[in-house]
Amino acid sequence: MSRFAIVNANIITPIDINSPSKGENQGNVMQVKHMLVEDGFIKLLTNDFGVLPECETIDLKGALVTPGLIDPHTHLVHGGSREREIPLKLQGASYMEIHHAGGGINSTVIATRRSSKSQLKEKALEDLKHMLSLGVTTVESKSGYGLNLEDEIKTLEVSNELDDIQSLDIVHTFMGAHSIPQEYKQDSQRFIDLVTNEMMPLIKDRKLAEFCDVFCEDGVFDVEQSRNILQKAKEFGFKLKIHADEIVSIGGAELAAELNAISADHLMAVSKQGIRDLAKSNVIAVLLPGTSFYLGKNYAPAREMIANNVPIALASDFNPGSCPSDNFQFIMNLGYLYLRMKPEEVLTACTLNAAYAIDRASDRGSLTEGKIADFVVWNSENLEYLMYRFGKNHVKQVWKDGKKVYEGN
Ligand code: IZC
Ligand code: ZN
Repeated sequence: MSRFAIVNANIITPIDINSPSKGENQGNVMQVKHMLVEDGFIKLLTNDFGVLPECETIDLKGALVTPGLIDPHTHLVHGGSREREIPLKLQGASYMEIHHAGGGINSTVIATRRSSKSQLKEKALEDLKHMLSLGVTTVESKSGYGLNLEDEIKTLEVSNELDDIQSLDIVHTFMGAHSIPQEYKQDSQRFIDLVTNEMMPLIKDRKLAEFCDVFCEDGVFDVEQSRNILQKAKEFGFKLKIHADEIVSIGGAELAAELNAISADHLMAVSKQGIRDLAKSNVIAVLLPGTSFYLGKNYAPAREMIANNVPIALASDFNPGSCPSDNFQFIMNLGYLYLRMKPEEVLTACTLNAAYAIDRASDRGSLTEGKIADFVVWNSENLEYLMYRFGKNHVKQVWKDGKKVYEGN
């Protein structure tokens, strides 16, 4: 048996009460000094040094320890980049104007289709290494830049193969309904049929993805199309996610609640009714403040959601078009400063609620006895400092399954 104890640390963790933390409990954390790890699992949390068994001890001298960060929304696997869109953006072109002019997602589709599996893998591997160095131990990864059978499969194969060759755990999402590709522009229903009748059964059969997501947005997939796609996905046994009310309020949050999706993501333009519907459901609101930052848009109404008992998770949305950054620590800064969430609420959103948003809270997301020992040791003694001192990597060490997998400085 391998056994060691982290001692004299400032361990801060959300408290898992077997449901996502919301409302007044969104920032419900506990603070403890010592943690015993056995065979990769958390065995004991205690303030009483005397109850620890004889074993190797690592004295952290007051350093902050949190659960490993969980990024529950990324478009990790993609070819190319979109820096050439910036001058257009600066001249006033909106995300959707660039999208409809054939730029945006479709330009990444071209680059992704042209990339080989090994090229995609190498590129994403670099990004995963960067995420790990920033304290992320589990990440969700969507397809959606193949948009034909072969290239959607290719992307998901890359995502699955990446899981085996580096330290982070990856949760895979099929997002064939990310955009209507150019070749189906005149007949979107034929593309939807391809997604639901050909892609879904094969991807399910080959166990390439656990979740299905759709870009429910004005000018992309409307509410009725999104409902049809997600209902089919549910029949195939996918768990549901939805890009909801990112740019225009069209009822994406309401649809997420109606379909009992695991998460509704973005919600920058969510309606009052949408918030009420989410509050009555079990859906997690996954907010992506990096996208608001990069698009120069408003931030999702996080405080209103917390006041209405909607559980909040945060994610990077890492993608080449609306958030070309995988820096989850910056997302924490934005959560504090622009979503106006308290540091403890941000921590819960980036760990426990993020775990719920990818259906992984049974074994991670908090430092709880019996969960896997994924944790971060920070070059800080408190949580507030991380969220205040932005632009610097504060990670001292990252531990995954009880093993040190990254050492910072
Ligand atoms: O490539 O633009 N919003 N999907 C929905 C994205 C942004 C990714 C992209
Ligand atoms: Zn997204």
